[in-house]
Amino acid sequence: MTEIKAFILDLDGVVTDTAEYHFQAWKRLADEENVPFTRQDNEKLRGVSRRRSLELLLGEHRSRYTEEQIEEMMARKNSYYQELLQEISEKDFLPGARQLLDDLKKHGLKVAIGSGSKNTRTVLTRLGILNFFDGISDGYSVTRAKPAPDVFVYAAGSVGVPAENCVVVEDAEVGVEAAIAGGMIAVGIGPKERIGQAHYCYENTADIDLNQILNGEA
Ligand code: B16
Ligand code: MG
Repeated sequence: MTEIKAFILDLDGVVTDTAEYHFQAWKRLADEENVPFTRQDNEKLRGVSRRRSLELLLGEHRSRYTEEQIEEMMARKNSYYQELLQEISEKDFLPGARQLLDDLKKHGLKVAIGSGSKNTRTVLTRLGILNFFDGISDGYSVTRAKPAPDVFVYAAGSVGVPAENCVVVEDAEVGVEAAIAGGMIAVGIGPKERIGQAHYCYENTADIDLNQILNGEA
């Protein structure tokens, strides 16, 4: 049985639910650009990079815009998102997330963050856990976004643990794909239609059964 030495946690959707803030920021931009955008559309952006999210949001309208305008819209959305992040505090942990962090440390495991977000450090600071992690891999650490495994490979390197001894916890389909592509054990959070490819699937962060994973009872 493979010995598990590190856990790499995705941030948005596993530790805290920033999806609603991302939605509000994208919606404000979409309204300004007269592009239709619903909560359901927002689901497709889960775990997806900022640039790819904008391309998905624009859809057939993408050809109306120059590269310069795309850059400006990415910056505009991010400024809206950062305004909303000022509201985040320790009350914004997803149920079970704070407990999970403590349990992982109690088991003597290394714990890293593997997030596509360039706002990772701001979010961790607002949650009061910036210094908790042994390693942080975020949107600045690598150039290829999920589903490429790079953000998790970087996280594994940051805690000095080989990929095969790492568990990745992810709520996005692209994130589960990235973990598997990186040769890691994937734990999916959410409905099976979304994260069903993962080695272990749980509905919510609070449902994660650490002993099941550590004992390899897939
Ligand atoms: P930013 P994760 C992802 O974070 C989000 O799920 C996704 O909605 C967002 O577009 C992406 O980060 C980039 O975030 O615009 O803040 O750089 O799930 O990988 O923790
Ligand atoms: Mg996520």
